[in-house]
Amino acid sequence: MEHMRHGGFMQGGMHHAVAKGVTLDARVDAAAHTVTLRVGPMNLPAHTSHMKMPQPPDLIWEVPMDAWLLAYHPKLVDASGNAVPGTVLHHVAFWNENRADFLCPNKEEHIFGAGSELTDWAEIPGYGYYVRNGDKIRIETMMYNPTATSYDKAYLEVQIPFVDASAGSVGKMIQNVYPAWMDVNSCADSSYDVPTGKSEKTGTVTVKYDGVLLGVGGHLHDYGKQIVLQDASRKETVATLDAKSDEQGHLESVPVKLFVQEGGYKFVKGDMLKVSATYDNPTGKLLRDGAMGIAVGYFAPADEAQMAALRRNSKPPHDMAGMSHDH
Ligand SMILES: [Cu+2]
Repeated sequence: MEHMRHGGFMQGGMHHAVAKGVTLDARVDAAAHTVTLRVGPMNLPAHTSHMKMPQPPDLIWEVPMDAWLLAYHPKLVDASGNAVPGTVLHHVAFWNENRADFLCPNKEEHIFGAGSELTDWAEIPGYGYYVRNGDKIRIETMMYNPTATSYDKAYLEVQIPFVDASAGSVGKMIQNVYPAWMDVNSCADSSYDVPTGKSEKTGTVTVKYDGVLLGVGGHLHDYGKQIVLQDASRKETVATLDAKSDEQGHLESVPVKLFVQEGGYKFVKGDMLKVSATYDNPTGKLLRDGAMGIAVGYFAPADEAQMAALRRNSKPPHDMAGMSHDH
């Protein structure tokens, strides 16, 4: 069996103390067709870096039904349900341990991710990500607290609307999508060093299936300026996404470009995609593992049957050293 490495989005060689008492609570509201995943409680003292903060362990959500997941709405709350600012979320990443990524099969399928900007993954009507009863979704959460306020008993909540596959007719109208992470580090680990001043990093990845890209957003870190996705085989720019930052260069958001109206941006098997990320680092220091540059979209394949090969029935042994995070 092919050895599938952990992550790629957030992995690395550093080790964190594990926060005690953090569990996953998964609540399925069958009437409202919503799952709420809740990670916590987490104690977040003021002015604590992600390296110093004890981090939640990886938690597993075992999917209790065949369903399409339609969207991901992340938020942070305290024990009484009051909002906690997103700035304390370093990142969260969901991985389907039962499937390989369609662009980088050396990685598990990365189905959702967000950082301090609390990226909301909105529903694209008519499309969903199919999960099966028993699929194991691994949840990696990393917290920090750059603010002057301590937060006691904070929870990360991700609300996921879904369509139950056993509900019959509704599901038949949903087309499967696959998350597409097009990384400037190609299929290797996503983190890289940012030099001082302006810099650009470019990587390529080859599409192995015919289909369409429904839309694309981006993942950058602080001082990230722009992410550009090109179809190099076709010599076309798919999307140019300019990040929004505050005056210090801290990332606020990256826009999303949708192609749904036009029926998607067409990819042909063998197309080489080129991704570039630009940074402007004003700190005067090289930021070790400070950057990521990923164009993130949804892909709808022309032939669904081919995607079945990406399923992994049993979980390969993990390299324990790869289970920690690096940013
Ligand atoms: Cu990142």
